Amino acid sequence: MTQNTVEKTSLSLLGLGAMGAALARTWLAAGHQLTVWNRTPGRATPLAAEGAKVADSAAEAVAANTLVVVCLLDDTSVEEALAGVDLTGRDLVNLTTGTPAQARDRAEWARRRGARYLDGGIMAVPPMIGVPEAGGYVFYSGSQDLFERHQETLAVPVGTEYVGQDAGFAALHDVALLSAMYGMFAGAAHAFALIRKEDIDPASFAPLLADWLVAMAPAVHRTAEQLRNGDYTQKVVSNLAMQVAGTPTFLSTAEQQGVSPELLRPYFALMRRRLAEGSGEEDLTGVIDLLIR
Ligand code: FVH
Repeated sequence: MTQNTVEKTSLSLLGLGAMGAALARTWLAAGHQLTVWNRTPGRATPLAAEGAKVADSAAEAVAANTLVVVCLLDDTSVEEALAGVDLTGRDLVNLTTGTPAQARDRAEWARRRGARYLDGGIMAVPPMIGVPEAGGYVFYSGSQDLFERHQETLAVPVGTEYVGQDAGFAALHDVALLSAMYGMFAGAAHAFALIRKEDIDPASFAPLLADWLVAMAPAVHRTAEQLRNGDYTQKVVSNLAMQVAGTPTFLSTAEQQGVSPELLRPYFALMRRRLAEGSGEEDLTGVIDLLIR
């Protein structure tokens, strides 16, 4: 067989929302035989024109192929879509966003129904699907054997990152990274609010903000090193005492600009608590210990 005639894995995809449809298109474009199902059938029509087989029910889609990818709204929709469907012998890959506990329960649920299970957490938005240079990928966890068996097919729409046998780890990595993203968005929202009433063009400010966030991001490596060795005073660049001393400036500036400090205050409160414990020479890493219950 020449490279061009190598048979591609055929697969089924349940869910043709914004993400599911983007995934479907890349598999079709790469020459995979794809069977699709969506609760609202009209969403499958454009994909049928692009070569997808359209199943009339989730059960029919699952029966069509061993490899079944699910990309639905949430865990409840997975439960509802697959209720009563025979999963025996299927390789179920669930890309639906959920909690680590939901992923672990879903893995056990699939095992009881005779299916192998891999959970996925998508680190991409639909326009990044099928665009390798966009840097998107999916965290996978659960059966390593299943991951290795299907990695080539799973890597068609977007990169793959296997993070362990524990089915909950993909969701945990996903939620951890997205939580950090919301922290970043919160900081950016406060920054834009500060300049909002001034004669400063947000479009001129945005590149300054983006470059600053990028310049600060590598600090997470120092945090990781400190967490590993348990010494939060190692390689400190700006110690906690100095940073806490600066917090009134941030709160006063917010006040002067007519901006609520509600996004800043909780983090500053943690910094002050850690300082009160006598950790002035530390980095900000000690805040992490205060968060853990
Ligand atoms: N879109 C994004 O930016 C993010 C990027 C990161 C990963 N997420 C997660 O991906 C899952 C799917 O997201 P989506 O963007 O495709 O979401 P929607 O466009 O809202 O489509 C939802 C699909 O789920 C179907 N659905 C909902 N409830 C049920 C149900 N009870 N039974 C069967 N199917 C259900 C819905 O069907 P319909 O409304 O068209 O009939 C859509 O196919 C998601 O976990 C994101 O968190 C996306």
